[in-house]
Amino acid sequence: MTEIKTSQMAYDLEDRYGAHNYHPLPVVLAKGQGVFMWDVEGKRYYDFLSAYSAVNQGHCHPKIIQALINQAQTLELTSRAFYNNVLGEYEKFITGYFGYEKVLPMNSGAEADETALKLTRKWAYKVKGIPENQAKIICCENNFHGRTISIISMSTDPQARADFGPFTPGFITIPYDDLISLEKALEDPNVAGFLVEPIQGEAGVYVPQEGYLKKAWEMCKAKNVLLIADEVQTGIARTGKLLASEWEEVRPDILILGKALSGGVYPISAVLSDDHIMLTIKPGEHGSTFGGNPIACKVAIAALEVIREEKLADNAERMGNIFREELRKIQSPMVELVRGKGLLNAAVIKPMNGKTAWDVCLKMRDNGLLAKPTHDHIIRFAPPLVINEAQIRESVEIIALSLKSFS
Ligand code: IF1
Repeated sequence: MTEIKTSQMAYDLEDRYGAHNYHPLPVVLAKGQGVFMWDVEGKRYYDFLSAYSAVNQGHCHPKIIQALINQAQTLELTSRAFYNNVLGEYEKFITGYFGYEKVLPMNSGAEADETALKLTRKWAYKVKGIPENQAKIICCENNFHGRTISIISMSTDPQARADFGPFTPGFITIPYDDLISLEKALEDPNVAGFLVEPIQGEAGVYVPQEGYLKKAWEMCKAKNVLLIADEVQTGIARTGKLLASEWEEVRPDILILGKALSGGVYPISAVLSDDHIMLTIKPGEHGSTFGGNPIACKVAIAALEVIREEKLADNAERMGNIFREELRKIQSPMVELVRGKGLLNAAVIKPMNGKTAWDVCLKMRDNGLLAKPTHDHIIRFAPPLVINEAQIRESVEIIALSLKSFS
């Protein structure tokens, strides 16, 4: 056995034996608790990425971990060839929790997005009456929905697409936050759905104009088109509401969840919808070996209970307001703009003297806070939602100190 005792050992092993499909910030993490992570050398960091919003409940939450242990020692996986004594309990719980009639359990966010696409197409043919193989789904520029071939077929990011063609047809791409383009696209009678992130994460935490989602939903309804909300990143209390759609009083026809559905403990995703949509998929037409397994079900129930018991949506809203207010007070010519909702935030960074967002992240790492740049010039700030006010203030001091070292 090779035991990793230093950061350098981890870099060397991953470089030698792993595919080179990531470019991580150089830090090797060995432990997590709440809002903190520790590296192999024992240095402590504030986690301001939360595994891309999967760890909303905080690292190693005791209640979620206990649910995992208990179920792992009892029954781990049956496949869906048989019933098990946990799945039904979970299905009743999660549909009640989010207010939908049915759930379809999957594992990753990408799988849940794929499921939503298939469901929309099935509904298009079985209910809406679109001619065979003609259904179209509207998607947005700068979206991020995952890495499968169909999903990257919707992408407008050259890095995500280059040399991975040929692509899946049946998508119409329109600019995000643009209702006029949506209106035009909706004129096509073969449109079945509109897939949208309530806030675009990968695009750099792009918050649309107030009223965008609500108006989009009304326009879709008028054309008998399903609104499909990808809340994999924005959902489960991250933006200060249980779902970001709630900010606009929108109830998506199809809701996609992932990431924090497990608090980062296990890969769990879900598609929620109502009978007239969900029951268009029949036995044998879709599924997954691990989807809805007993461990996942128990972990997800515990993770959702923690969100409610610890009032994490309210905390995200309050801490987010303090965070943005304090961040905007930092006197740094490198900070062009601060934006976000709840604890999903970003700062747009202007490069100075050849120093970029990447250099700022390295400096913050040295000072004990981990965040990751997106698109070279944006830094995402998304701590676990269990963070308290003193910790927010200390974090802003670390960010300020790091920025000041460049001026
Ligand atoms: C990576 C971004 C975040 C997502 C939305 C579906 C998925 C994601 C809205 C797919 C995944 C991730 C994956 C992660 C980086 C990351 C990300 F920067 F790429 F955009 F969070 F901001 N829908 N987002 O954000 O979920 O299949 O990964 O479970 O390393 O690629 P998945």
